Amino acid sequence: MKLYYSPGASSLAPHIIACEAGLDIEFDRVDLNTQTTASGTLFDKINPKGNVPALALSCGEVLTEVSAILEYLADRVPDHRLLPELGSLERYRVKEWVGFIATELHKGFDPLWDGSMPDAARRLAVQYLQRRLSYLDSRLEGRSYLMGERFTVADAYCFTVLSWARFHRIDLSEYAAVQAFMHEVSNRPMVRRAMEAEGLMHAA
Ligand SMILES: N[C@@H](CCC(=O)N[C@@H](CS)C(=O)NCC(=O)O)C(=O)O
Repeated sequence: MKLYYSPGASSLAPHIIACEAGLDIEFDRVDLNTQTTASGTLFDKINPKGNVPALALSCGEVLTEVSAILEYLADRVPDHRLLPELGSLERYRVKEWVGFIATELHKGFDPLWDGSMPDAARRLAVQYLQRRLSYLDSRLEGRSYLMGERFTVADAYCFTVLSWARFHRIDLSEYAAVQAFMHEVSNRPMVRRAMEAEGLMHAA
């Protein structure tokens, strides 16, 4: 398997899960501006959507979308319980979180990457995220991870997306439980390994 990634992008979530799962996979860095990879491949031949992550499977298929890739990787090693058992209510709870992170948080950040965004529009985008952060904070209170004390794919994704807050000068300090969560996840050895591999430790 080969994971196409860009440092610190949403592809960090599957990178973390690959490390947590102990999977032996290759990595190819994508330059999203030129749409080329470090190995010299044109990325739109890999993923015509042009975004990371993409996971090339040994059967020749390419899987895209963070949610699908996370589930695929976690299911390679069910013993690691990065996802609860298939069919259990807990599994749907993790998927509920992944859906929230993908559509409310991940895509909530999207407008902020546009440097030409007028201040008023930026403020609206930040307010949108702040409402979701308050909700997240209330749900994380008294627990280490989204599902309680067990780390799952949802935590890897949530951590990845919230690490963009600093870049956009969104202050997480008013969300004590979110801050504690970020601290907890950032100290996991496999999270540090993935971040180091992407050259992100200086920013951690
Ligand atoms: N729906 C996609 C969104 C992935 C996404 O937004 N990727 C961003 C990086 S975090 C990207 O590659 N942006 C560059 C682009 O779309 O041109 C998924 O869940 O995988």
